[in-house]
Amino acid sequence: MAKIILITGATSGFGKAIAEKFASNQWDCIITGRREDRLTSIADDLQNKFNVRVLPLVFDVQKRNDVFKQLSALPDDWKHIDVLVNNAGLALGRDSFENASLDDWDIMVDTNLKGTMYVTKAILPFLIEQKKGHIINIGSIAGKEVYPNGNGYCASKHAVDALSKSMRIDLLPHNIKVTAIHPGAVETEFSLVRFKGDATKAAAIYEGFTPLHAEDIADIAYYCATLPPTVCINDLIVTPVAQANSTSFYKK
Ligand code: NDP
Ligand code: 8X3
Repeated sequence: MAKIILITGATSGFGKAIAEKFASNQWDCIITGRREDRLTSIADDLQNKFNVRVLPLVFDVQKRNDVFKQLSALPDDWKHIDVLVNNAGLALGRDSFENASLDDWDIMVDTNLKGTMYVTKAILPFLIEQKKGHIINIGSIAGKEVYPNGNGYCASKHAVDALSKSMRIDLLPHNIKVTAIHPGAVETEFSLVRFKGDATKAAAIYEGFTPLHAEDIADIAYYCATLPPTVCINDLIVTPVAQANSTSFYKK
């Protein structure tokens, strides 16, 4: 029987690359996101290219009732989930605390933290029932260190870091692995979203150095997910070679 992975936020960036990596290794994929057109086209593409089963589910991870409605009603042949990747997330704005938007803060906390909590809680009964599972949370280097004007985003990702540690303890009796991957700068749609469509500001983030690519994170997630059943990578910080921490870059 093929293994099953559920990836949130698979319409772009890491989530899309993770789906492609696992599908290319013959895993069946449940992919989620809000943009239905993209999700459907990615699902078709993966099915055609790799001949695996793909289930696209359209919902907003901020909407608690929608999360539970969609995930609790999974068909029986999709319930045996081996790996859950909590990836859906975003940054909005890069303003000093006094200027930052309350709405942006709400969306980041509701998506990055509460979305991860809701999706995990909805899936957990299946993992507990099968007495095994692997949860991979996509944190950020912003969840390990803060940087100027990172306020709401850094706080939301520090919370994901704390949640990952907490899950790892509480889920011990259920034989569930919890891995947190904390990337530094990776060029995806992340900065375009953060700067609300300003492509010039987004491109400037990656000028003068080679950032990571979504495929690098997908390779790492695949490595973590395919270790022996007794081995769990707990926590990883991953940066481009030109990045030492949240604020130190070597730019040419
Ligand atoms: P992208 O913007 O390329 O992808 C983000 C994905 O999240 C999209 O598929 C989007 O789908 C989904 N998403 C966002 N909000 C919601 C929501 N409310 N409900 C459901 N899905 C949602 O960015 P990345 O791939 O770079 O980001 C993925 C994760 O990695 C995020 O958690 C981000 O914080 C984290 N990260 C990114 C880094 C980077 O430098 N790129 C570094 C460290 C961490 P849709 O819009 O269709 O709903
Ligand atoms: C994304 C990386 O440095 O913009 O999480 O916070 S950073």
